[in-house]
Amino acid sequence: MPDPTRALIVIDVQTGFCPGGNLAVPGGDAIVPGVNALMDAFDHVILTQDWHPAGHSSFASSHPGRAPYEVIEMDYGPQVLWPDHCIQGTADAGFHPDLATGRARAIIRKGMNPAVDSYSAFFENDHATPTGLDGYLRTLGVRELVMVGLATDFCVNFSAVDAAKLGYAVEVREELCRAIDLDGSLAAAREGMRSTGVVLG
Ligand code: VGL
Ligand code: ZN
Repeated sequence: MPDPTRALIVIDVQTGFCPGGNLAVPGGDAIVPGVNALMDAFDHVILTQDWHPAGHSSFASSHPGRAPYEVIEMDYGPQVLWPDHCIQGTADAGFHPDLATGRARAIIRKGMNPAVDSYSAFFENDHATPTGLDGYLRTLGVRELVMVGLATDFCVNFSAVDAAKLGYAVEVREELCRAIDLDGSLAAAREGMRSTGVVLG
């Protein structure tokens, strides 16, 4: 019997983050069979979905003269500018077609506020506006989280660090994650996760 105090959080396993997508993470699609298999060990499976309106402020195309992967200063801190990706209702925003989405109890959509990006499953990048996932998990009595998905150094990292700060026991299964790795962002993310008590498994 799966332990009801544990949940699997599957971060952004979407077409847009897999090879051929608008913000492709190298090898992003390779994790899908392992993620599906891991779902069987959990009662609670939650998916997150990057779900941006067209013209989102995290897109380089929304900032004249800026190119993807440049970093700009927003009201809420530094923001990497991305290629247009995961626009609501497009194929790019859909889950990888082989992901076992039928196993999910809940899907948390994020990045919908045009003015604020949202890497974390728990808070927007202002680190203040909640997605509601914490309340959902607490209501269910979930205390331990296993996280997998895309990308290790952005949405998985931010989700894992926020969860650890909220008091969850968090394990990131790195073999079921893939990274973007911009300018050492993977090493920094691993260090940041470890230092907040996230277990890298
Ligand atoms: C992500 C960059 C922009 C992610 C989402 O899922 O890691 N990265 N939006
Ligand atoms: Zn995004």
